[in-house]
Amino acid sequence: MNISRKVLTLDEYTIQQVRQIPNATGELSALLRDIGLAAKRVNVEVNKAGLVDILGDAGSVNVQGEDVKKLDVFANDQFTGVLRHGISCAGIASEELDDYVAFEDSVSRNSKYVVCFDPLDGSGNIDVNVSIGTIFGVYRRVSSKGSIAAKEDFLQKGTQQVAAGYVVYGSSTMLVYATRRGANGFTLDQSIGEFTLSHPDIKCPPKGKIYSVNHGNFFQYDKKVQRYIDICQKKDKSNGGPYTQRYIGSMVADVHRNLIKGGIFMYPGTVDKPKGKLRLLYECNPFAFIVSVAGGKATNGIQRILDIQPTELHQRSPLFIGSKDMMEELEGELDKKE
Ligand code: AHM
Ligand code: MG
Repeated sequence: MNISRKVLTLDEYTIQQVRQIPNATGELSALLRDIGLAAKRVNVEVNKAGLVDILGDAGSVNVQGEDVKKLDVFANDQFTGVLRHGISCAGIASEELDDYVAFEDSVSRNSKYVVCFDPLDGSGNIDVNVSIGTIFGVYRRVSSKGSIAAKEDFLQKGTQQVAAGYVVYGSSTMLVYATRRGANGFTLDQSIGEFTLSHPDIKCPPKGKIYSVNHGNFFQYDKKVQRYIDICQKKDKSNGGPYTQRYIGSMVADVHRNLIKGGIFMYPGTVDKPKGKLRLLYECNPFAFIVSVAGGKATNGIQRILDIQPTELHQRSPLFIGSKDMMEELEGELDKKE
């Protein structure tokens, strides 16, 4: 395909990728297109979030007589809807839903993939106009085609992801996705309503100067984690510093910034919540895949996130993720005896 324009849309890019892989069916590119469509719909609603008092509060009926849904419920419905009606997805597991959903129609039964997603991460930030996001991981199903998706399709290790991505609804809206071939970022061009390739072949800088952690929990963290945070604070020019602390409280925005600029993001376990807050399937695994493809690392403090065998859909995991050298410095501290 010879496209003379400089900028490729998400659809053009994914189709171009399919054409380079012999025997590819295009199912993955169709799935990414479906996710892009849902993201655009969610983006429209996120941009209107400040108008909620005018248009009607969630749970009420708006001036057009329509039910106003909470934004995270809306986002969940959009992503579930496009995947249900597409040709590539046999079922979904969502942070919003207690159980996974297997699509029962005959096209879905014969589809190759299942998707785990967090439809609207950081939704506590909506009211105050701070970036929020969607996170997704795509797995090839292990149950046989023709049957409906099964729980084992969703409880796969993160290494089994064929693609993972996120959408950040921010000062501009971006969709970043990775396959084993690389990570690429697409910015929504509002004038044509298309995601366009803006960040080709993203590489996470091996060194960075940003560390991101909830300092309010400092005294709840393990002593070794406290020691690493101390090290971050004491960096000066002689040892690669000074470091800057940046913590938005929206993981998508925090990890996105660190992926582009270099940095480390941590959500450690605490005394009260030893497994931390973040969910393995919907938050940790997709980001671990993307950051690893881009040259960074992700662990739970003991093992690679991508090697953890999930046992429950909603299980949580501590997360340390980011630039390779910073992660190795952290691992050096965590490996030391008390
Ligand atoms: P959510 O899935 O309920 O939105 O929570 C996840 C969010 C992440 O985006 C963010 O990194 C984290 O919660 C912030 O938590 P805290 O306020 O405890 O630091
Ligand atoms: Mg979340």
